[in-house]
Amino acid sequence: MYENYRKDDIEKHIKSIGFHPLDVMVAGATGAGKSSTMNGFFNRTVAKVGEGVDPETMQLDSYSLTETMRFWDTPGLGDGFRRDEEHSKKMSDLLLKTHHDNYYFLDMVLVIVEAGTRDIGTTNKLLEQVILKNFPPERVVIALNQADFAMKGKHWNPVSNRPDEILHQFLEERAISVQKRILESTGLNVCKPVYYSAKYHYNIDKLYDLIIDNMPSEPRKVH
Ligand SMILES: Nc1nc2c(ncn2[C@@H]2O[C@H](COP(=O)(O)OP(=O)(O)O)[C@@H](O)[C@H]2O)c(=O)[nH]1
Ligand SMILES: [Mg+2]
Repeated sequence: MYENYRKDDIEKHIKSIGFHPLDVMVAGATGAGKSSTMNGFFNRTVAKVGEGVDPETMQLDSYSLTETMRFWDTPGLGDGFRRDEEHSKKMSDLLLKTHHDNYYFLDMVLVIVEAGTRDIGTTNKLLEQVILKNFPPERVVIALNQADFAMKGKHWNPVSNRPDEILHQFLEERAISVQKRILESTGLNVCKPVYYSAKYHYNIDKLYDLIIDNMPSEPRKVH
């Protein structure tokens, strides 16, 4: 599906980075839809989706979408103190992993936030305590998943598979408010989050655009 999507744009960046694939870590609170997003990119089930409270994603699994793009699914935060500690450690290790001590392994981080929640405390904690401690802020992008369910399922048009005008307006405002609140509490100045639905494959292309448009053009050198 994404085999040839914006291939030239991607290759231009890959050339200036100097090696491939581009490694993107997918992070976020448990239940935000990281694994579902992975499946959305691939248009089939590659990552285990957790139903219920017990998170399925305990490991860090990687999935190569194309020769030039690889995603890393991670366990979320928000599962209690002990588990959060364990998951933070795993994510920090990945953020600091290097190729022969010369270059860091990860190139970008995509943080997924549930569009329907006002509580971005777990996201802020993840940013402050894990990501921004170990990773350059300009390589972080934010996206809002579950756009279909942002108003508890209301105003989602199942026929056109899109939000109606009311939900659309709501999502626009939510995106700006999440962007603003992340800036206020973590100092991270991200571009406006994209909203999408992994479940209904809505705006997955926009999400991919967000990644491509924010691809770094330099490798992450170890100093
Ligand atoms: N309505 C709706 N539910 C979703 C969406 N994405 C994920 N979910 C559901 O949210 C739950 C958690 O998803 P999962 O991908 O396992 O989240 P993770 O813990 O971040 O990996 C599952 O029950 C999914 O079916 C979405 O776009 N819309
Ligand atoms: Mg998961």
